[in-house]
Amino acid sequence: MPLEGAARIVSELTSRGYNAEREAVTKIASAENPPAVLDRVVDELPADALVVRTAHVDAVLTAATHPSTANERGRPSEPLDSKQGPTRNGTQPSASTGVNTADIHDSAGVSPVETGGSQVEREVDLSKRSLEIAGDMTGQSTGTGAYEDFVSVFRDRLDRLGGKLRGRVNHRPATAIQSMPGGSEAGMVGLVNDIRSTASGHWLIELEDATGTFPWLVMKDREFADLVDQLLCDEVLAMEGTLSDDAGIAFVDSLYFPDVPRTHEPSTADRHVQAALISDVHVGSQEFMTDAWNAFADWLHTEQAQHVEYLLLAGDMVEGVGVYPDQDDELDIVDIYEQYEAFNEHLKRVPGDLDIVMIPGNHDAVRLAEPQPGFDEKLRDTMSAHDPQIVSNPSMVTVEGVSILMYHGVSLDEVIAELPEEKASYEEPHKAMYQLLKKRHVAPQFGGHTRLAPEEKDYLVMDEVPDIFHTGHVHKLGFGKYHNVLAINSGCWQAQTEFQKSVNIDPDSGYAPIVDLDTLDVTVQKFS
Ligand code: D5M
Ligand code: ZN
Ligand code: FE
Repeated sequence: MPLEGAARIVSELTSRGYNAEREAVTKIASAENPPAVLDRVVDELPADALVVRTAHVDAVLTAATHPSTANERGRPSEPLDSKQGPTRNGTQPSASTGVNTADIHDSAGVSPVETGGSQVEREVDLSKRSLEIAGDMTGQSTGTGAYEDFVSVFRDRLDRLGGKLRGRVNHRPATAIQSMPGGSEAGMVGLVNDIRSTASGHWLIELEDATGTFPWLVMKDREFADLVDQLLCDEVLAMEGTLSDDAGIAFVDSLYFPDVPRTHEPSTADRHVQAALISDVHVGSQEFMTDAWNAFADWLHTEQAQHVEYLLLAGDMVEGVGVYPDQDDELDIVDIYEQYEAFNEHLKRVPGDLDIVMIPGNHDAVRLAEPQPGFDEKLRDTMSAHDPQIVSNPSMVTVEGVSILMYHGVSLDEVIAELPEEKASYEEPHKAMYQLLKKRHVAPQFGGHTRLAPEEKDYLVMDEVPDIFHTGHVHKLGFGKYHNVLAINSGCWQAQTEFQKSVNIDPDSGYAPIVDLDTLDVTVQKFS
């Protein structure tokens, strides 16, 4: 039985509201007909069971003298990810645990609900830990908002992302292409300046480099025409093609993204150690889920969580004030500093030995434009529980050799709004993250949802491929792998707000994705 079977079993059990012992999952996975065994195990579970135990599986396997039942024949190849089963409390959990289960070998989690009382003395060897930060721009901001700053940030973007593309095409500056004769072969690396459809259904993409612009035409019948749907303004691309007879445009023959090489091999930790990747705590909101947070914090003290030694928080520690219209009506704590004080109290509940890293989000009290510097001194003093590392949004954190790009995720709203549903949606936020990885930039499009602060350097470029890409913001849990990079969008700790109700956003609240840093496997723990 391949490991992906185990992943599917875990995800199926989670969707039905159960956690499982690792051994129980292994036993189901290695049965002759795992879907049928899983169904029977669930059917025969005691009404009050929260965890599928090895003994439950053994009972079913021993009783199964007639393996060929109607149930088995009816669904021999049905994937175990239907999310249709009843759950223990009668509601459907909405966690989207990733589509790419083949790449993710989940291990079974054990319910914190059952183990809440069994807190243990954590035995951790602090000398084995290592945590390094790169790309923290706190205190480095040089931008004044002047026009020249915008020029330099885009020039830097083009230089650095263009550098990844220049070897792939025989490129020329825009001005040189402008003076080439009709019929010439040309190549160019540039920022997408404009995307337009023509009257006949083709696409005109204007690329810009440091010398000027040139229009490139993607014919609607070319095999890569659907790639045009995935383009965002201001991203960096390379194109090759043939100039028209009048040399006014080029017909695109090939198109390249900076992308993550398919051969990318992630690094892993040398020992079994885990990190909890969360975000969007929203303390101060009436919808902040205190009980779920407490269950999570208490679980971290249990034996099952003894290997969780790192806690990464990808923004929106607090609800903030004045972030959205009418937000005041749903504030539990109206003063922003008191919100951070309350957040700090909640943070105190997690084990003191955890290494904690925090970046800000759009609800936090730092500038909204990205990159966002880490919190100021006053807020650092306020959020001092367990001495967290407070860095900018985005930042690259390397934990025991595993590099984790942390970014709050405001651009995901934009990617989801602009791209077709199958490429990026709130239900599968990790797919929107794949697009950012492909573009090697955390917030390509300027001037929409995402506010960019012009700096000398573009801190939002992904120079290095991370092993893990961690975002939040859209309040939906989802994870999967893109060219071997694990993309995780954490859920949130805030129940549905009035606004979210009005636009049908159904948040994944109270889940903690836990990553094994030695294997990059993901386990989702549910606390709500
Ligand atoms: O936003 C969480 C998610 O909900 C994110 O996808 C934006 C969206 N959201 C939430 N409130 C609003 C309002 N008022 N307008 C537009 N979009 C909204 P977060 O910023 O993390 O709370
Ligand atoms: Zn949020
Ligand atoms: Fe947010």
